[in-house]
Amino acid sequence: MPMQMSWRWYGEGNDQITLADIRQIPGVSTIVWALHDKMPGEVWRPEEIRPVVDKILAAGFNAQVVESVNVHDDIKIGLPSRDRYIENYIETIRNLAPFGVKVICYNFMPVFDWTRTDLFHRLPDGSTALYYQRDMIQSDYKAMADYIMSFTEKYHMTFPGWEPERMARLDELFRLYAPVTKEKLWENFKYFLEALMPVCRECGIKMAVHMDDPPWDIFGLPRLLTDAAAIDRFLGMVDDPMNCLTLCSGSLNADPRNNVADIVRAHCDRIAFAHIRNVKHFENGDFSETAHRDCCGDTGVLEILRAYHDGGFEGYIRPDHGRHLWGEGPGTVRPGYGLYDRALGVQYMLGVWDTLDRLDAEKAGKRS
Ligand SMILES: [Mn+2]
Repeated sequence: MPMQMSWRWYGEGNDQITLADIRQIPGVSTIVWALHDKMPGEVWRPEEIRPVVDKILAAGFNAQVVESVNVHDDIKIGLPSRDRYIENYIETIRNLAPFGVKVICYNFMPVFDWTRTDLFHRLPDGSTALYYQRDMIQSDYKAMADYIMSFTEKYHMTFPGWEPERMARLDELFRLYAPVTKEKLWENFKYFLEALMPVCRECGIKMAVHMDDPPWDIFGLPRLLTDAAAIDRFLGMVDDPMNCLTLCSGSLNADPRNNVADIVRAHCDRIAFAHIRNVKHFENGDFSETAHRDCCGDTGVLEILRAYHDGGFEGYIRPDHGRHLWGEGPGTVRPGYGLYDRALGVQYMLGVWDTLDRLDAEKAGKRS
């Protein structure tokens, strides 16, 4: 199977972008979707899955990638109740399989999902983008949660991983996570995956963990998937072809020491889902998201795409976040998930990919 270009869509009534809009972006074959009103730990029922998948198929796409089925905190903490939530997760996997789902993206970050300090940071060209100001993330987790949640209320949108129900019990969550060391979190992670793998093999569904974003501990909470060594440990810990990565270039490269192309070369066959995003670093440790074009940031997008191409990548790829352009802004766009910059990103990536295909074909032609 060749690489498939994909697009994250938040669903009808929950995304300002329609399937008809996405249809006009050349080269997108796969819609990355989810049931966004589901709480972590809840079973996804076939009668809830069917209408969403039907719409995606009717618009001419496949629905092979789900992002995300979120993991309940009790599983990460390792509470006795985890077994019940793992059973629910398994039931969701079984319910997704008949609809042709091949990859489930998820993450294993305690309490907080992705973290930024500004969702609409002004860039020199007049567009806005997500931004991380390092000195703002110190000890006050409530200030950051309040900032993110204020967008939720103001614009009546929910962010995956930032469910108001969970954020309302932050103190309790921090108390529950207090005894969970990094080693304990690894153990709980292994327990979860080992329970899932037989079902994944049976259903032909790959579990593809997203990198931690940003890739370092925040507010004293441990984070696991932060660098090449952690990825090696993760893949070795449950060495199963169904245990895979969502390799997010922007998340990993928020730490400029991470060479994403090297990781692709080492593990191309275990990457089920590639998120491509470019990041620009500042000397004080802040970073800004930027356009996909290689020279617009420091992530090495060109070298990463070449590594995927050289590795014969057969998974799904998508533009990750984009900037907000041409009138997109607070209230009209999901932060990071506008139409225009992601569409530009798709075309940039396909341009590189088509050129690499052509060069390979010419080389093969010369040989024969
Ligand atoms: Mn990502």
